[in-house]
Amino acid sequence: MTPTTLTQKKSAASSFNVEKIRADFPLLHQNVNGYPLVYFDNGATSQKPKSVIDAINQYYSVYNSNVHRGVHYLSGKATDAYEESRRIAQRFINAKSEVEINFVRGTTEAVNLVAQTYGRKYVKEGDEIIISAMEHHSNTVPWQMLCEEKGAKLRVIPMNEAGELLMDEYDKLLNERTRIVAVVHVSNALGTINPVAEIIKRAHAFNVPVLLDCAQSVQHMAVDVQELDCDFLCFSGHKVFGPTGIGILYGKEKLLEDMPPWQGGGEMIKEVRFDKTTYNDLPYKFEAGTPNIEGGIGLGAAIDYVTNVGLDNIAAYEHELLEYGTQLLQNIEGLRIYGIAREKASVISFLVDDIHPYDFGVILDKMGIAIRTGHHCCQPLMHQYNIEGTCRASFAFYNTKGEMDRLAEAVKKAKSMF
Ligand code: C6P
Repeated sequence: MTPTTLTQKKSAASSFNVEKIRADFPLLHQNVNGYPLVYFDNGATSQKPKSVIDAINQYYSVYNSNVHRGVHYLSGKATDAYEESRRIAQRFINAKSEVEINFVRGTTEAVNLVAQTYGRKYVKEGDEIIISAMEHHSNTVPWQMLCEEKGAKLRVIPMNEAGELLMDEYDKLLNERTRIVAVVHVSNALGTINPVAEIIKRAHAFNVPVLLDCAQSVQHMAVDVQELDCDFLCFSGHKVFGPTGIGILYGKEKLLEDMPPWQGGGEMIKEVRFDKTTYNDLPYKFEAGTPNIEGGIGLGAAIDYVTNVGLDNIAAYEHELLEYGTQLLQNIEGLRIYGIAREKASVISFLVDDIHPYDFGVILDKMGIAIRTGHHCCQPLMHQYNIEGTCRASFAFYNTKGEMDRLAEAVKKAKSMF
């Protein structure tokens, strides 16, 4: 449970030992362009604690082997570690059963999987799919492709200037033609935390399932699939301090059972004959071929790390960082923050005067500060603000107020250079 009162939040944040945490992340301790690195590009990918690096190292140096298909000792050991990671992920999001946890390459692959299996089976001509105005391209394009193929219509929940979804407009979009609602939990470009419990409740009133893109949420706050009652949920390992090329697709067992498989190959079959193939049980039905074994094992270690720090502690600490950083940046003349929703996570997107974000990013890099610039794979969102992109500082629980000070000073200096 998230600490509810302000006092609870403050005490959780003040007891947070950020220096102890930083010691676990080897990459953070280096100079870039002559300055101690400030890594504020966690939305793109996060850094890895030593325990994750060690887990991968251990797999390759001690028990590298293929999973599920060997009778020998090493294969058994690799299979145990890989399957233990599935259970770790299950506990992390509180899924009812481990068969609801599918290993995928990441959020992008998860959305494509649902669009191409659930979507292709159930979406017909004239049907509608609802997404929101702040979706990442990976939760937009797969649905567009499906709509094109099926002659269905993509409907978009609009948002206000602050970057908050207009729930009354959402109500107007839901109807008997809606087949699925797919929304982002936390916006990567604005930081908005969407009211997903309410979005799900309203969709379920029409018997419509909901997919949550949690690429930017599970590393910042506790997410419980049973409490939310979401139907599908996905996230990427590399944004939750794990390796790249691995992620999780959660689906309610009944829905996954009813979906056709996606990719064909080894592992996803029970029996293959030239006249008929039968498919494997969940979760293997959606896991064709040799999986990303090191990725799965590394992801398990990453989730263990985050769980040990505690998501409530992380949320409270990052909230304090967000308030501190916002205060500092908004006092800089000419700086405009994009995304000022009441409920926000660890992102500050901004522009300064009419300086191009790319130029700003390059100058900040010269001062050892890594931010991301551009449209953040949210072009429709940028169109709404009539801008090409923003500068985005996205932070994690290993960032500090001192680094926020460095960012503010660097922004002032960069501004003075134009
Ligand atoms: N956002 C960012 O810098 P993949 O690439 O599959 O791991 O994640 C895609 C994705 C999906 N949804 C959201 C909300 C995301 O933020 C991302 C990735 C990165 O913001 C790269 S564009």
